[in-house]
Amino acid sequence: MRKLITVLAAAITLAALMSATAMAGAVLTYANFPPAKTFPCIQMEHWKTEVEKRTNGEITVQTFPGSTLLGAKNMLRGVQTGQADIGCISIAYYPGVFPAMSVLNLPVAFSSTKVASLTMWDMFQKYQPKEFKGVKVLTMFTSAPSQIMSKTPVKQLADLKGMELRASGSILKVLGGLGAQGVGMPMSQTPEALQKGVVKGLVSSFDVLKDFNFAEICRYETITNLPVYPFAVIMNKARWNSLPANMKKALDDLGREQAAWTGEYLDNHIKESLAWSKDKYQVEVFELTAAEHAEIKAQGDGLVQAWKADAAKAGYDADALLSDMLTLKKKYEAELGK
Ligand code: 3IO
Repeated sequence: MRKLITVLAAAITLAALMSATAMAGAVLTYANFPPAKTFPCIQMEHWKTEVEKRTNGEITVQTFPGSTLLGAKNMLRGVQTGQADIGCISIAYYPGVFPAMSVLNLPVAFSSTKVASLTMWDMFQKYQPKEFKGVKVLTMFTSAPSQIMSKTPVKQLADLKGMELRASGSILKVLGGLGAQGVGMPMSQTPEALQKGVVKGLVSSFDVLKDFNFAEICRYETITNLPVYPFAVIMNKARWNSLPANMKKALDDLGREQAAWTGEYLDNHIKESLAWSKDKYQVEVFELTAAEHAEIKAQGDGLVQAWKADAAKAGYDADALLSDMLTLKKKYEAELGK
């Protein structure tokens, strides 16, 4: 009897849940790896708000920041297998997996995040790279150009000798060429690595000085204008296919807008973060000489060659990808005044 009641209660609860879901529309889970106040999660919350507004609440987005649902390295697999409906991946954490969109991680001196993010979105639309065929891409964006943030000053490139710096993707190779020791790991592991002294600093964009409080431990900042890190927001393909057309349209309509919004947010936020860091921790900012920038650029040229070989091996016309990216970069720089 008791067992029967339990079974009945469970059945009733399940039926109620199912009808509630049918009435409320779709609930989408969205996983992200860094903490809630960092820019990949700020853009996630903005996207959630826009999606819920534009679908009149037919879609509800449940966000999971800080690796609470999926971490940096199992994000791609977790979305493919449906552990989360949506996930945010940093392309640089998956070497060799995304040869086409890794073009955004090359040292081509992007002047702003908005330019880089819109360029990335257009590149994706044009090439529809096969490595994304198993998922639905909802939006793309990049971090801001990367700078050195360190515990001891890097006033000149020679100060990099042997210095362990956290990075990912193409930047690791540039660092090696400049005499530093690049240590590859996701951003979400960096606070601990800095704390333990495994690394003496990191190479990323200045937003992290405030959002991870890295300004406290990394009091010295060096302007290097190294590559941006490209990101993609991906959705489980079967889950995407299960959505009605009006919901799909709402999400598709938001793709490019979201890239622009995130770029603009981060461009403003890096300024705010640096000002905050100077004010709170009196961080020092060093500029390199023209000759040193030329040396960084020379390192970058080797990287472009290496990327071309990888992209060609994956079946892409690497020269076309690169020149299309540079054309889009120029177009958006002219349009946005940078
Ligand atoms: C980044 C990654 C996570 C949270 C904040 C961030 N700001 C810049 C980045 C880019 C980066 O270093 C990375 O590893 O993707």
